[in-house]
Amino acid sequence: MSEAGGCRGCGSPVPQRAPWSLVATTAALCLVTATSVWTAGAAPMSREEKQKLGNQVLEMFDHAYGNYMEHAYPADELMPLTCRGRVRGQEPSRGDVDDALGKFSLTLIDSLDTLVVLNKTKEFEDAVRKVLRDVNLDNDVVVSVFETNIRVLGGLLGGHSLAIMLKEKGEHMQWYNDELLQMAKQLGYKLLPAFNTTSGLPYPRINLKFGIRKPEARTGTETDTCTACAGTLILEFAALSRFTGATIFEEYARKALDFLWEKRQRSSNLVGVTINIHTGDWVRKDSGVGAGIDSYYEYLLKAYVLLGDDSFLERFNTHYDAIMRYISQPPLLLDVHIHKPMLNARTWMDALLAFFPGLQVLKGDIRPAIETHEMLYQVIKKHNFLPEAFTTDFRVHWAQHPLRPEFAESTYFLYKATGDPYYLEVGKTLIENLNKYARVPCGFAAMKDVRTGSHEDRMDSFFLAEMFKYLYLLYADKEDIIFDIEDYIFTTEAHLLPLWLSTTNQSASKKNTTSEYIELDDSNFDWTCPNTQILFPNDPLYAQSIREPLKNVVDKSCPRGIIRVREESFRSGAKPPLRARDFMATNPEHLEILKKMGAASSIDAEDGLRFMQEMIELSSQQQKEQQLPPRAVQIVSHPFFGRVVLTAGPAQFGLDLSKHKETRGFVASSKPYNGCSELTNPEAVMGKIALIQRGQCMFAEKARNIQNAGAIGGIVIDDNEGSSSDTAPLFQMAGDGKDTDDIKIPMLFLFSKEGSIILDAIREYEEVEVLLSDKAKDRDPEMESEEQPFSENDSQNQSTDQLTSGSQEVDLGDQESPEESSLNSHPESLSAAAADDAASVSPSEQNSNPPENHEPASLDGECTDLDNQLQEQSETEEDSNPNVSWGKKDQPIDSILADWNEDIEAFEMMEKDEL
Ligand code: DMJ
Repeated sequence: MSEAGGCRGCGSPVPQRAPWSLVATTAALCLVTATSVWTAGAAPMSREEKQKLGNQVLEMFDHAYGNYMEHAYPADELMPLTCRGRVRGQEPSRGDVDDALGKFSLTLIDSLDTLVVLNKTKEFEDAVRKVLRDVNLDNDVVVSVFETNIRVLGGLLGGHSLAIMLKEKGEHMQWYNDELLQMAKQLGYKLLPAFNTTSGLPYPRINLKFGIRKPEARTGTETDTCTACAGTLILEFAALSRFTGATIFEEYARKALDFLWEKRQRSSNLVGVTINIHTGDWVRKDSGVGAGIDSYYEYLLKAYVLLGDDSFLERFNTHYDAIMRYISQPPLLLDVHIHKPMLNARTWMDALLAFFPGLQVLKGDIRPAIETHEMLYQVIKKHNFLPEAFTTDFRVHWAQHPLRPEFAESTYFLYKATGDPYYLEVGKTLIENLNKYARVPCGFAAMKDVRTGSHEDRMDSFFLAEMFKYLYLLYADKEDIIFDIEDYIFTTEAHLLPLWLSTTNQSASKKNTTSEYIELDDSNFDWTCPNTQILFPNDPLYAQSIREPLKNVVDKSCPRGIIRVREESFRSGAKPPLRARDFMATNPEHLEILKKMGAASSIDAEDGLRFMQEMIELSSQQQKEQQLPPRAVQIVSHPFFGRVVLTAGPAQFGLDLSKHKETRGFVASSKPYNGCSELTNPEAVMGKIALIQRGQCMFAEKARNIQNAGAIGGIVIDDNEGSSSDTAPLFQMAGDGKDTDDIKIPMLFLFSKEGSIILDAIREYEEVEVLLSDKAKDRDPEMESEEQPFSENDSQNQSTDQLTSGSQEVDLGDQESPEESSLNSHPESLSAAAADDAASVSPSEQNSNPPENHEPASLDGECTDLDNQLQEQSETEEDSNPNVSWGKKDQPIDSILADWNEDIEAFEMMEKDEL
């Protein structure tokens, strides 16, 4: 190894050929030495305040874990809105997301080492006993190899690592005899058949009981996998090999990594998002640091730290150099094409890339880490959470947020590296937002739409594995943790593996090192392992000065202002590219530019391609923008107090909730329940929000009938039993084709599952008050004072027990009660003249990819100087290089558009590849 393997930036001398344990430890220590030097910027946080926040994190964990154990265990995950366990096969399929669920008590296993970090040793001991007693790894269920590795194998190994640590301390776990490790080994062998490909890249899925490719396995026909899926195994597999001495696991994981390295695009040194596991061809050639690739990079660097193998560092540094050259466009990280890395592949970023600043800290490249983290924080400040995807001008592109931990992870590592109390304040905002917007009586619910504040019945296991660990560690002093966290490395799921593995059972690494010895390029280490004393020696405000210009970047962003402008083209005075949003068919200059596209320089070629892409995106966006955004139904009465927010479909008639104050009222079921004739119970719905069942007549007719009965609003509940906004695109209710101006009350649509939450609440509490709005409102302070917000054994749990037990019936009439209304009232057989409301329902697709429905950000703020300069240039300068042709010169525009359409569809598949 070269001396550069040490920590040049650390300021401590590293021996020329240090033993690996020292290198690994030193890498980790670089983070330690960097702490506590911050003296200016954000005000320091007192020990009391830190302890208060740490305790708040503990209480939140208890709320999440306690509700899982009480209401969901042994199921894989908690469904926090309906307060029950998610059992695969018993709920409507959510597609790939469900591949993490193997009927192996996923959340319990993923939480094991969190319990120890949070100093809950007794609970850990109980949890390990439960895993050993209850968990079966031999279920006939097809699971994701990637998710099972990072969550279950990683969870078992993290649990084992801390179990042996505790045992050695002599107080807890004295009975423990490597049982978790034996389970991990059993699971490791179950995953191995997935690697039976000529490339050595694993199949994406495997049947835990039957393996792969046998008929009963129901899997093994896949041809593609994501890069992260194949490249995120080495830490767990090597740990398994080194703990057990069975070298096969590390060998397989190394082989997959070697193959990916060989397949990198040689001129850009980037990898694509999806690869064919048989041929090694890139299936998707876009490349970023987020979904589909993220943890491949993470594992290269961490494999170097854990295993002390130079080849991993060499690979990481080569990729990192390419990332910083092409993908990093500070403060943005934008996907590019591996073959044309100067060409952006997208105009939006995904939430998974929020881990990257944390990885940059480990690499030692602090400045861009501070920049990207600050940009992400500004997005969070605008939307309370990081939406799954957001555009380069920071509008919501995909509005979900499944309580992802990546931003908390980066916040923790930046605090460790800088000691800047600013990051403690950032963490405080995360805690507040989680409690304010995601906490529900039975746990924490994922956000269905960060714009409306509506919830999804989902609490992923990574929320317990990662979020609470990073938030707790952010505020913990050394003495608050019962072991030395610096002796461990975090896997991508935040499971802890001991660094001493670097010197244990190394035979797999010796036997199977396929990469030739490479003399490391020392310049790569200029950025490695610095600490704040070296980075910011005389200027403790340095980090603040990096953040400051980004403070208003979200509110004042211009759509075009922040995207990279290729310096060479700008300097040479070339014209700025024509952007689709600016194109006017009546402008002769624009038509001229369009004509030239395809017969100009390679830069113009890129502009041409981007133009096509933008045109397609713009037209699909415009189509979507004609549709209304989702609305929220928030239950505000006891014991919900506004904590449960349901995603509701809007109506194209009646009161527009986005323009008017929200409507608040108690709910009452209408009679007849379908609302298709004059109501027989007007006294019951007068002044209330009427519940009506979907079906048998037009939505507008239902609205008129309840309005005539004196209702102040209406909620139409889907009659398709089991339908849910988790699995179906949202509806918007269309009018009846006539003038609907007479309908003055607001109308919202709930799928059956969301509707039954309200119906169950009526059964239990009779008086149920809801708020209909465009966005969930803060909880009512008066109501708040009636509850004990964070008390242990609080009434919240009780309330959700009651909610699901549903003993008391409400009389809703003979034939038409909601309980009986799973009757086939959805009249598929109705004639067109009868006009069932199903016919007037239009899918709004808000579920998958909702565009933000407001003016471009440029109208909110000022454009940058650079943008103005470009604008001026476009008005004064002529285009050049007409004779240089670009690659697709002769390709007809239709075919270019078709190509691009394909690419864009592929981008939209992105989130499917990795959770
Ligand atoms: C986690 O399971 C892991 O962090 C993974 O690498 C990415 N996705 C989730 C959390 O968002």
